[in-house]
Amino acid sequence: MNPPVETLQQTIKVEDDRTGLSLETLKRAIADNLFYIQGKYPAIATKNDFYMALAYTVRDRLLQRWLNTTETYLKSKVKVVCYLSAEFLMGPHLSNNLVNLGIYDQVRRAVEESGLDFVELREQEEEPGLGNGGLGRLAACYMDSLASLEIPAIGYGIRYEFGIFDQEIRDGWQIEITDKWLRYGNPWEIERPEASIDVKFGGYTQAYNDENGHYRVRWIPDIIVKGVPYDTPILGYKVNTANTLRLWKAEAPESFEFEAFNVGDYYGAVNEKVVAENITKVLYPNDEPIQGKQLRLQQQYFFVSCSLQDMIRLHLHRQDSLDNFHESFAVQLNDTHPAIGVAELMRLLVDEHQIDWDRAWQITQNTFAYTNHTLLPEALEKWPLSLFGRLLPRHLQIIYEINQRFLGQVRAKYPDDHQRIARLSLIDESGEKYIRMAHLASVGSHAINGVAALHTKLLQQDVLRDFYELWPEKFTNKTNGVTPRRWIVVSNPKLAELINRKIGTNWIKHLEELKQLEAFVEDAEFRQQWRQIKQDIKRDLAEYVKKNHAIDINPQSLFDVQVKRIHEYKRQHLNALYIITLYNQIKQNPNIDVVPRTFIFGGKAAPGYFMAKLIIKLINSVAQVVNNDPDVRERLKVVFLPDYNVRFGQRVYPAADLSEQISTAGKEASGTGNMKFSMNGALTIGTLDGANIEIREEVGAENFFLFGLTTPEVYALKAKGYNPWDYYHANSQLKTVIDLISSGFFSHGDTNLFRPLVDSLLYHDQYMLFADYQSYVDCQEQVNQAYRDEEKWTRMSILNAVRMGKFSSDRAIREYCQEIWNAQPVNVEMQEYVQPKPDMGKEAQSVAAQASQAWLGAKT
Ligand code: NBG
Repeated sequence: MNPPVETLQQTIKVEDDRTGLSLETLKRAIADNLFYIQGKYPAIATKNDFYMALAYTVRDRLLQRWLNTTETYLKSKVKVVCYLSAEFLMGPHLSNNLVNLGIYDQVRRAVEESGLDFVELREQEEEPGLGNGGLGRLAACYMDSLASLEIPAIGYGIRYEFGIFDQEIRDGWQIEITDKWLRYGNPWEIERPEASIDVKFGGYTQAYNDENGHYRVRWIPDIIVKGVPYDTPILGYKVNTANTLRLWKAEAPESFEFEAFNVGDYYGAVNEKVVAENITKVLYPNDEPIQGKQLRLQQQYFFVSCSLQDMIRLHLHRQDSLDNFHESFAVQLNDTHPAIGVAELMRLLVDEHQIDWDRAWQITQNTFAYTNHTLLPEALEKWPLSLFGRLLPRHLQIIYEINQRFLGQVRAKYPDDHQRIARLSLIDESGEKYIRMAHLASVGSHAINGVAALHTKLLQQDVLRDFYELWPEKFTNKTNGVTPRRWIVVSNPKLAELINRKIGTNWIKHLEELKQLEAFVEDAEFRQQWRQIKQDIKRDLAEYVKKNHAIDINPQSLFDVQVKRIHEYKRQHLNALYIITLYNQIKQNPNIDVVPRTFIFGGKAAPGYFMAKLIIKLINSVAQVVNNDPDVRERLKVVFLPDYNVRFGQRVYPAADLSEQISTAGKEASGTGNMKFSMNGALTIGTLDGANIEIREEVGAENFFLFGLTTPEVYALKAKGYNPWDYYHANSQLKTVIDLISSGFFSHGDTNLFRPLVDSLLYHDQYMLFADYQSYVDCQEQVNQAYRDEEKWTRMSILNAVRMGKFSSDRAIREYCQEIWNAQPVNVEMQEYVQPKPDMGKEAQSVAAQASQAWLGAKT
């Protein structure tokens, strides 16, 4: 006889298919998702279908945390950090989410017991390449730390349809391929069309007096574009906090299409849609002059306006008035890309919410803070006034007003210092007029920071000197950091496991605890284990390179790695000059005893950056010669691995013995790759630039290969008159290298191919490769000597890794929270997901639901 149904429910507890963690439940969930979401049987499913089924299985397991987190923030009045960034280079989500949920091994087993290859599925994920490099990746590391530290935060950015291009190498040249990352769908995001926001462009302004007789301005735009949010959960490490990355996609609002349609202009209406959607089509690769690019300014304004309007909507749900907006939100400007936010918040407060100017300005300044990420003068954004005024007529007026009041203050402090006033002005009037976005950001923020100690100092002395003299108290340093979750636990599981065995797992959230491992440096067995891990990973990389690029590399050789964007200031070509130097030494004396080395390069050049592309060609041309010369006998290998991205970074940092951080001193704001290498036990050869300086301080000068001019020396040499020819004539080794390139030796006799590169070195050498050449070569010799002593090298490697505590992004985020944002952690209680059984309609009317709708899209 069957028991009554009620008794059954009490006695058998069935794990929820969407939340359960037992192997059986996970397997069933994957199979169900394959069927119900992908609409496939296993027999007809592609690898991607299986990956999607797996991804949804994982997403299901974090949804409850995500919604709980959002609800927690909405119900209380906690301060929320809003990180405004035109770039978020998140990298693959799957492994990271598995690690942060603490279910990596369990899910892996479930996949394997389902007869599937876990690694193969994991590799299916298209990484969202919504950034160029360091700046976008920093934003991603900071999102991870914010969530892991339980700080309420929203990342606001752009959902580019095409991210950073995919790179192929053909005949040694870079070829760009469009990045169709959304081709097979993106299981990590949820579209929230009901929370869309309108953004205006163009048109004109009108002054009027309101019913109280107050002077007001209204903006009558040419076009309106709709911003549709796409939300991705950003889960912290083993906490309930899952913050949101909200990226905006541009669409045409329906009403506009209808207007044109009614007068019979169907194609005009469709065109309107195309124009609107163009705004978020493509990420601009950096390093190109962008001054004239209207679309870029549209992108910036578009995402900033959407985000600020979104914040105001949220704020008004939690509070009655905007008067304390700055207590609800701390808004960080990630470089000047979102700096237009200063004028936009003023417009929203003054024009749309009738707050008087002075109060609005206080709120604005208290809300924003600005991080500068570059010292290169050509990279400081400025917009031609004419272009700006056409696109954002109201903002131009607001900027004039801000400028007038600001310069009034300056005049009061420095009467008659006209040059200073011209230098500080938000408008550059030296020729064609420009708006200086770094000035707008500096004036509109209560805090300004650089990203490494040297960088901040140079900002104060140089790039933002006048602002520093005006407001020294606004300036702080916030040395960059990177997340140990992705850059050790996810990418180097073997190393993580060894560390866990020795000191437990606390270091993953408190990286300074790695210091405890110093006790094992003199333990020969530990050193052996450490070496073995590096060796295994190097072998894996060698196999990967063999399989994917048909190049044999020797896993016993010193893996010397330079991976980062290709730029003259980063000096990949200095590295190439050293390779040629070594090659010449071997050719002169084929029996010379050299330390076998594999030079590994990776990085993209901006499509319009001719010299950077020529550097790629040079590296590949040198590789051709060196790799095929029998005299070299496998002692040197040069490989340029195409399409460097986050995923490849995860593979290559753990495999490196030597990290190349060789920028001209004073040019690299911080660098973050330098930190990822060192954490994984690579030694650094580097200049006193960016965060290298602080890394060297932490790991000890004796564990760091230092070379090159210091920043003051660079400045002094420039001032004195730098002549690269002097070095060319004085250094026969250098001369031989340069002459060999010029002779066409690496270019099948073509003496023209590399001439632009050689001439730029001989006649300008803006980044002083020649001045640093000998010091670099000598330093590389020290590297060779150290590598010959295996035990010594291992000690240095261990000390590098375990002294990297400072460079966790957790430390950086704590500093931002305490010194800039005034933000506190908030504990998110995990409520079990309960099916809304009796009356879904009724529940939707509840107070909690009302609050959530502010975020997930108001129904009203
Ligand atoms: C980059 C710097 C790096 C720095 C990252 C993150 C830009 C504009 N700047 O040195 O070049 O590490 O920002 O701060 O991408």
